[in-house]
Amino acid sequence: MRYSRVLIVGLGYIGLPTATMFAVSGVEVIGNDILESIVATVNSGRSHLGEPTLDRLLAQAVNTHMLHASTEPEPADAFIIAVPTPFKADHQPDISYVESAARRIAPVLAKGNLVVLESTSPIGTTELMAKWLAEERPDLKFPSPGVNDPDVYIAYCPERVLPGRIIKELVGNARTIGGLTPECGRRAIELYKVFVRGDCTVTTARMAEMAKLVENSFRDVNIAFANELSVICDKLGIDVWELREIANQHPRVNILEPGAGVGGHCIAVDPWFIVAAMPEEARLIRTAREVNDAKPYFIVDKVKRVVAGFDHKPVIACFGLSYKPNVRDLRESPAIKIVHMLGKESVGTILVVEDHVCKLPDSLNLPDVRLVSLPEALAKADVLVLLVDHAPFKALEQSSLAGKIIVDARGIWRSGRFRNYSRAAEGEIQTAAA
Ligand code: SAJ
Repeated sequence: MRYSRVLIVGLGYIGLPTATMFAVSGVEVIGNDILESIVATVNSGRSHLGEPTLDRLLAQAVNTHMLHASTEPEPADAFIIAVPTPFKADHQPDISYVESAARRIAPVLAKGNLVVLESTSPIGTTELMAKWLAEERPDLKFPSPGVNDPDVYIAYCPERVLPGRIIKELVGNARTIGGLTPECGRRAIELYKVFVRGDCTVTTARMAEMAKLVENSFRDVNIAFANELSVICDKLGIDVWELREIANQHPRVNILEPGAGVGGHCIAVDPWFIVAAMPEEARLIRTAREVNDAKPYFIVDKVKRVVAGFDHKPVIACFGLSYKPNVRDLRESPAIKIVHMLGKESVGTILVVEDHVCKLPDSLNLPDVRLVSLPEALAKADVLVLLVDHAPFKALEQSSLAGKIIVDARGIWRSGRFRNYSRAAEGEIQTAAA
């Protein structure tokens, strides 16, 4: 096999599972991260991600000495860069982590190596990465216009995995591989085929970069459609969830689910890279971002209207903090934004139910906000605000909600779901008494 040693820069949600899969497939892996704490955790065979099946495979990889982590880059046959690419305050992409990762591995590169960028990146980043590497290593030939027989091969290979199902999707999903030359693409396929069972399509790096951004923008635009509908329906007094069920019976209609907003590190970020590149043209993509970012404010307004009906400050229980159901990932969670806004405005005592965490995130360290158990919240709260439809919340009996005022962003506690209750609009304020 051409690749017996792989170095992966960035041991986050993508880098660590990828490192683990290579290691359990017989490739020696060095996991590289600038954070000592992550390196120490990984070297002890544990993961900091809480991802199903990752812990067992990671322990196996470390115990068999196929994976070790370090803060210093080491020589390898192939290098994968999987570092964050956030956006700056003005929604412009920040690719500084990619640049510093590239410059850090440059000293250990050798002729015949392959360097793959996996981070979601603006169009042209892979070419820029080749330029940064060439600046650091003038002794090596990198792919660039006119150089088709480089010493070092470079490709872009974005990931498509869904948090909560990362290992399964890492193996099974199809991959798009963008080579800076066709040979770069072929060599990258050879690397990924070590554990990827899905189809691998080779294209150019720019096409692969755009494909990744488009995939997440497509989902964002579709979620925005659902979120916009939920706001319209709320004003019209129509149950958006029933509407969705009915409209989706059409064979070519598939409306996604409205919610508290769009979180995570991908869908709420990547569309901005297209907007930043084409601000005049990307009108729909920008508007979708704005619609989804506005949804938490809509939910906060609903809660405030409910609270205005009380003659005292009520106890408000907020259900769910993670960015989506049944994961413990809190990154960019709209639920956290909502609880933060409610806490800041001192609308009442706020009880938060989130069994995936043992303490509240720092931004919720506010006087009137407390983390409590599900039974305590149900016993004490006047108002129930459903933000994330975790399985235990879905499983609640109708009787445990009786007498409460409900604001439901996910349509699981709305009256229409329960027999003997009349249907109501998404999030509509109602008393759930029989
Ligand atoms: N959401 C809704 N309604 C829906 C679906 C999702 O409100 O109908 C919300 C979720 O609650 C969450 C956000 O959208 O806050 C994003 O969740 P998600 O499950 O749609 O996506 P992510 O961010 O977990 O993962 C996405 C995936 N991309 C696509 O489905 C196109 C995943 O395949 C990518 O690998 C990942 O982004 C990434 O890393 O780019």
